[in-house]
Amino acid sequence: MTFKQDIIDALTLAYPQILTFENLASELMASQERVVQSVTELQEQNYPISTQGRDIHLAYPLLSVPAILKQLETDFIGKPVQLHARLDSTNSYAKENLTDLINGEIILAHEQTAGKGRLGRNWTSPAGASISLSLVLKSDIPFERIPLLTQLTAASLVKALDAWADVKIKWPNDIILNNKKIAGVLVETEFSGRSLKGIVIGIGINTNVDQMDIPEDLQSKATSIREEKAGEIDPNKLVARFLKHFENFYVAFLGSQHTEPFLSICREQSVLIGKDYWIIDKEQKRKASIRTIDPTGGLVVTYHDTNKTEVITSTDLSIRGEHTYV
Ligand code: BT5
Repeated sequence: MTFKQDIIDALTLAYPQILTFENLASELMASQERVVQSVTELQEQNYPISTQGRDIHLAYPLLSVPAILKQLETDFIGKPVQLHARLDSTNSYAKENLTDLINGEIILAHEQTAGKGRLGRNWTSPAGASISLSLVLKSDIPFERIPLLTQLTAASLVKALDAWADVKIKWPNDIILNNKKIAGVLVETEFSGRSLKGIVIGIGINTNVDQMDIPEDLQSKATSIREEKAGEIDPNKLVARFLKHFENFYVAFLGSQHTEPFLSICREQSVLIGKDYWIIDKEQKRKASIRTIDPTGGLVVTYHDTNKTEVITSTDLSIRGEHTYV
C-alpha cells in the first residue's frame, strides 16, 4: 500500500485543493503512468477519488498518518500510529502483535474484512469511509476497573465529535446520532497467565459512510456522521481530537482514580437514563426504569417485576426499547 498511501497522503494534505497527475507524479518522484495505475486501483477499491482529465481530487479527506501527526497534541496516546490498507480486524491485529506494540500505540485501517463487535457480532467498516482504530494500553489497571475504560472512551468520543455533532451514548458502548448508531467501542484484554499483557480499545466510527453502503439489516439503526450532518468529516482531525481527549481523561484517571470527569459526560449524554427499556440476556427479558450510571461505570436500573434497584455491570446483554433500538 505504501505508494498508494503516498498518493492518499498527498491528496489528503492538499484537500480540498484539486491536484493534477503531473503535480502528484513530480511530488512523489514517480512516473505519471505509475500514478494513473495506482489511482485506478484505489478507485476500483472504492476510495473516493475523482478524476477529470488531468485533474484529481478527493471527495473527502482520507486517513493519513502525516495529516494526523500534524494536528496531534498528545504526549503518548497515538504515538506511534500504524495505518494499514486492509486488516481483518485492528483489534485482532493489535492482540496478535501485542508484544511488539508500545503503550499508547494505535493501529488504524482504511478497511476491515472481519471487524468485531461484542459477543462475536460483526462490525462493518467500508473502505475509506470509516475509521477502524485500536489503541494499545500497557498499564497496570485493576481488573475490576477495566470496564470503566469503555465509559472513558465513550466520553472521549463525545468530546471529539462535538466539533461536528451533539452525539449521545447508549450504555455501555454505542455512540448515537439522531437515534441511530454511528460508532461502537470494544475493549479487549490479553493475559499472560494471571498477569495483564495489555488492553486493546477498539473503536469503529462511521464517518463518511454512504447510507447505501450500510448493510440492509442495519439500515434502520445505523448511520454515518456525513449522512446525518450532510457534510464530510476529516477523519484525521477526528482521530487527533479523540486521542487528545482520551489522554486527558486517562492520565487523570490513572493519577487520581477519579471517574467523575468522564462519567458525568456519560450520564449527561445518555439516551437511556430516565426512560424505560427492556433488559435482555440469554435467559430472560425484563422491563426496567434506567436510573443512572454509578461510580463504577455500572448501569443502575429498577426492575418493574420486583421493584428492586440493581446495578448492571455485565455488558453481555442487550437494552432495547418497545419496538426501537434507542
Ligand atoms: C460494538 O459492538 O459496537 C463494537 C464495535 C467495535 C468496532 C471496532 S472497529 C476497530 C476495532 N476492531 C474490531 O474488530 N472491532 C473494533 P456491539 O455493541 O456488539 O455492536 C455490534 C452490532 O452493531 C452489530 O451486531 C450490528 O447490529 C451493529 N453494527 C455493525 N456494524 C455497524 C456499523 N458500521 N455501524 C453501526 N452499527 C453496526
